[in-house]
Amino acid sequence: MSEKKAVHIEVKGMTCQGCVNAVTRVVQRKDPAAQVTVDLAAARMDGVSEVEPQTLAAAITAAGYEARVL
Ligand SMILES: [Cu+2]
Repeated sequence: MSEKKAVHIEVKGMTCQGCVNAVTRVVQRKDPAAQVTVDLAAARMDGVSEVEPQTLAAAITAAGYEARVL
């Protein structure tokens, strides 16, 4: 498999811990081995994943949030 790459994504539209969990689940569905931290207050997600950041951002957007690769 490909190597893990750093992921930095701005995630707008999260309002509670449920949103944080939802975003985390979306990412883990794309890459079960992803190691990411979602920060509600900072509106961002940081970590490492084998999946392209752009792909993760698209999945987060599809889940109803506003994601942008940083
Ligand atoms: Cu929420």
